[in-house]
Amino acid sequence: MTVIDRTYPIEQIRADFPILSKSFKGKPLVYLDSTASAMKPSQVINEESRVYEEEYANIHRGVYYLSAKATERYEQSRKTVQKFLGAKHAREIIFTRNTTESINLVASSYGRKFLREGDEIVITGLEHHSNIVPWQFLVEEKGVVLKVVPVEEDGSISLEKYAALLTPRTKIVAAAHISNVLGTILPVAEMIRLAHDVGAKVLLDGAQAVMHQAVDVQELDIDFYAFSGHKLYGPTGIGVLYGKEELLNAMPPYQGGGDMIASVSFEKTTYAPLPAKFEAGTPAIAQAAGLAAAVDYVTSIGLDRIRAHEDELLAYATTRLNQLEGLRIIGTATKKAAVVSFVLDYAHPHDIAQIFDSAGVSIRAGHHCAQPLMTHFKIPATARASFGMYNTKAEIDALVAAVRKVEEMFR
Ligand code: C6P
Repeated sequence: MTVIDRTYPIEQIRADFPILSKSFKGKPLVYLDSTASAMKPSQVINEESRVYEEEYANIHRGVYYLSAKATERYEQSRKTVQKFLGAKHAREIIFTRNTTESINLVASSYGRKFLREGDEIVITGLEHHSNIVPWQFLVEEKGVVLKVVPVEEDGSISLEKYAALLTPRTKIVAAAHISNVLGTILPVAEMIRLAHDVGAKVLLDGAQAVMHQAVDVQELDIDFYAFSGHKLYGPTGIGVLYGKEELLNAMPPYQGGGDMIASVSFEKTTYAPLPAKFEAGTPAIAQAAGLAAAVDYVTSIGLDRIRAHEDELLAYATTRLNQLEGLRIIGTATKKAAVVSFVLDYAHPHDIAQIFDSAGVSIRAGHHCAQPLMTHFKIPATARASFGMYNTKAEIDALVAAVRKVEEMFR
């Protein structure tokens, strides 16, 4: 049973996010699309501005004061992320553009070096395209075999069916930690253990997990973990790849350019040690500071409290939506994060989203970059409401009222 945290500082949190108090087209904002991208608190916005105003220069290049200060802040941000994920070393934290780039980095670098024809990659049927397509490149280029764990009717993943796909030829398992469409929390600890039993490496797509629950990469014994700053209340343009040091050391660079080299000549180039080896070119300097501010912000509230708040919202939304005739929730696994996908038997999801918008309620409608999952459920799209640390029950009431409005118009 969920214990309701009456001291959760919801008013303070909402006040920290300037956009939440704004009105658009004459309606107060009801933002229920944090799964696509979360809003930013002043702490993040101010930290990014502060870097530009007070200590901005290119990093790792200049010996002058500002460059040294900017470098120091950038590397301190890496340490903040290291601590957040429970990684052993800061050099195991690679800054990328987003989850998509983090996964592509592993598929491209690890996959090209270590995978051979006939090797197998196991993914699940609920993956985002970002955790499907990079592995399909390896199918085309190297003749590896992609195996897919089927999704159960409630949106969960069966450990038995997963285990049955693992063989000594399985080299990589790549799975979402939490589904962006269904909210399903996958049994990742068991999945990792079973994969390691056959000698496979595991990448978790944590794009939808790090903002909902604490993640400890050492406790999970995960090989690679990917997430995006913008879904964790941080800036766009910055993401993270965690990788075990020995794996990252064994992998070739992903991109060539500035900052990732030790020495360059026309005959031979040698590479910088971790993490620079994987950070070619000028990185997202102010965004890294913004990401660290986002991590500090969520940890100051406490991920356990955020999760309890979101669980309460999820339970409330599920109960209220289930009372509506003609509405079906897609994804009813017992272990779920605060994402509710639904269909109405009298209106298309795009019409739903449009009418919601006219009521000031922002949700996403579509395939959510998970087309195989839509095919599995035999639906073209869903309407999806997702809840973040700043959402309230009153906003769920607004969601339900918006469904009633669609009902009036379409039924
Ligand atoms: N999902 C959604 O509305 P990027 O774009 O690289 O920051 O994140 C990609 C990504 C990867 N994996 C999962 C599980 C995701 O949910 C996403 C992004 C958004 O559901 C945008 S499509």
